[in-house]
Amino acid sequence: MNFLNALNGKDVWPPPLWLMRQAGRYLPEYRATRAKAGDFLSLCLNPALAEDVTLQPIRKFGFDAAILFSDILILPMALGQGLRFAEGEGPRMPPLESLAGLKPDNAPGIYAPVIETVSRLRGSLPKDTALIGFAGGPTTVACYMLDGQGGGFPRTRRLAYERPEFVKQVLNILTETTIEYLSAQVKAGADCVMLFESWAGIFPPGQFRAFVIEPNRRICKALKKRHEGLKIIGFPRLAGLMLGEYARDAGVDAIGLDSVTDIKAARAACPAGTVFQGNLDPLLLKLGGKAMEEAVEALLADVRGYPHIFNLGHGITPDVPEAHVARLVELVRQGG
Ligand code: 1CP
Repeated sequence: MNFLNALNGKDVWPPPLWLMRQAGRYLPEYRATRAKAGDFLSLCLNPALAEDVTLQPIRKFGFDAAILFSDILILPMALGQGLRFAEGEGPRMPPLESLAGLKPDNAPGIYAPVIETVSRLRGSLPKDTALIGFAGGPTTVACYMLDGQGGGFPRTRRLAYERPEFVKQVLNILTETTIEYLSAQVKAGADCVMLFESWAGIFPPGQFRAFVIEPNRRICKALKKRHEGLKIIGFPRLAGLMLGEYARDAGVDAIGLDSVTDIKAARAACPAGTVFQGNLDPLLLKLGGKAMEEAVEALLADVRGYPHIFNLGHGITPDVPEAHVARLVELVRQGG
């Protein structure tokens, strides 16, 4: 399998390809299934429909990997924190005030439909398509739990200084439950897992070490002990100069690279042989045309000779024309 070969550090050419948020609103068939489900959370918790939307981009574009259709906020919801998706505004939760409301013992029963989606996908995916399980990184999930919504996370930032013990307790609960959650996904058939630390970059270095690297390290260590040979992709978005330390210490096998980091600088900062995934600016997929074609050629030239998984530096936006995705796939399959 090309995707797993690249993840294992082999130089595969052309590089395997998938896109973050490849199942989503830019696809008419996704919009139809979502309408059938009623709302986004019902879609995440309906195994037959979640299986179908996971497969939609595979059927259409033949990507090398499918990512389980779910959301990083299913875990806090399963822990007992209220969650709703306000139409057109993104996630909303009551900002977490204490640990008292969190019920880790109940979580597996509540996220069970997500695990069932993984099992179903194991049976329905083409044999040469890898299945990626995922969870939010503890710090990114804690940001949403403590602030109750996206957008800078001012309360989380303040609490990290004023009540670091509280923040650490939240991170501990998330670290432990994330290990169980990802382990259940692997047992159900995920070929590898990805940790989305999308907001890693909002913390200064000391907090980055304590809140991002350390919980990620504990998760990787525990998962690898339970599942021999398991590969883990970390996505410490906007880590900047902390990227090298993350790559060295967090225990991940591959780094999801945002699009503001120069890939040559990232390679120089990380241990030799680090596998990278991503780096293409998602805006290019919306723009298409010459801008996209030149950037794809340039990235292909940059990664030639290195193990690389072709992807964006962040998720596809709903305004991307499908034809641009088709053209991107064609360009990558040609290998530049
Ligand atoms: O249909 C809709 O309107 C909902 C849009 C949507 C989708 C398609 C949300 C709401 N989540 C998802 C799916 C999703 N989210 C996947 C599925 C797999 C895929 O195809 O890639 C994954 C892996 C995620 C992960 C996720 N959710 C992250 C980490 C990655 C990232 O984008 O940084 C984050 C931060 C979330 C929170 C979230 N969920 C949804 C939205 C709009 C957001 C972001 C809110 C914000 O900007 O703060």
